[in-house]
Amino acid sequence: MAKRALITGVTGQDGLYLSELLLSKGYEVYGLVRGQNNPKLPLLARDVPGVKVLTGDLMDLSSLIRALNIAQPDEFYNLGAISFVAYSWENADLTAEVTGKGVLNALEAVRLYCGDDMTKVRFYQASSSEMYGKVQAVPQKEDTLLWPRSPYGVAKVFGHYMTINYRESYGMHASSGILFNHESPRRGPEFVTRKVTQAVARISLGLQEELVLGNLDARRDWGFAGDYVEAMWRMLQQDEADDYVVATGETHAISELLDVAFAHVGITDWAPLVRQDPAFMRPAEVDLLIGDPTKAKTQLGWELKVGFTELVQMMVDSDLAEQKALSGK
Ligand code: GDR
Repeated sequence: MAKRALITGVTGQDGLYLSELLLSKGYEVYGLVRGQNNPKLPLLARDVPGVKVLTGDLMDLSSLIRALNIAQPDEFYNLGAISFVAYSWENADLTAEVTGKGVLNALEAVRLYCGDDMTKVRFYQASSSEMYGKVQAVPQKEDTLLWPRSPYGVAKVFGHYMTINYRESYGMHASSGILFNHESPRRGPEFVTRKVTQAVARISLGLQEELVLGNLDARRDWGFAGDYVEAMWRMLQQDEADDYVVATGETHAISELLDVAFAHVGITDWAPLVRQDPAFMRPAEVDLLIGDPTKAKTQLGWELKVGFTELVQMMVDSDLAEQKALSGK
């Protein structure tokens, strides 16, 4: 019998890559989609046509239980969240509800669905390097002290510890992947990598004059989302549930991202094209992220396939193709 998976956040970047991966492995994939006429549904249908769509909401426990009863999954991947950190200051309450309490709802739905047999469903929680915030060790590992710096980070810490708590309280096979930034051509344009690659493509085609950014000094550990969903799946194939850092082990400043992206279209001096605006600065910043993926590599056999330069170039190429198609240039 084919394995079955239920994914929340299925229309997001990671949901699309994970669906593709699971379908390629012969899974029956169910995706939970929020709201009426969700605008991202056509994209899901176009990119990953094999996903069976169920309606539901992380803030609605009964909708989760209903989805579980229909999908009867072996694996539940909780990728749904409000995921844009900057937005979380303006919508802290909503972020707490969806990104934090939503995890509890998902865990509780799985617990109720499992009843006496907690082995029925394996659970994955999308935890985040934003939990490290004001970093207390370099590089960051699974046991590094958490010090979140945004309402988003605080909500993710709640979800992370709730996942551990359900594992310890009920023996649930619940794993938490502490994923560092992961990007792709499918990344939303509000995140800095895609904002940069889209602007670089548009500037090189004469469609845009300047790129306006916030803090150029922040450093991030950027990997390719397609590689990271493989780690999620591997976590749920282990005999024991656990927590894993998924990262490249390299860190780059935003200015290095600009170097690589602009160089790919032949622009070496980007300074005159980039302007900083305090509007894009955050009330509290996470200055430096660099993860130690040793545990994921040794225990999961997880491997990184796409490096930083290749990732940025892949995104610029994809944006060039998209902008050419849109503009007819
Ligand atoms: P992040 O990603 O907050 O790390 O969270 P983002 O790409 O938004 O920011 C990365 C860094 O770039 C700086 N920055 C800007 N960011 C944006 N978005 N726009 C700008 O104009 C800009 N200028 C500078 C930011 O200040 C920050 O330091 C992502 C999300 O996907 C989370 O959901 C996920 O949990 C973490 O990665 C791991």
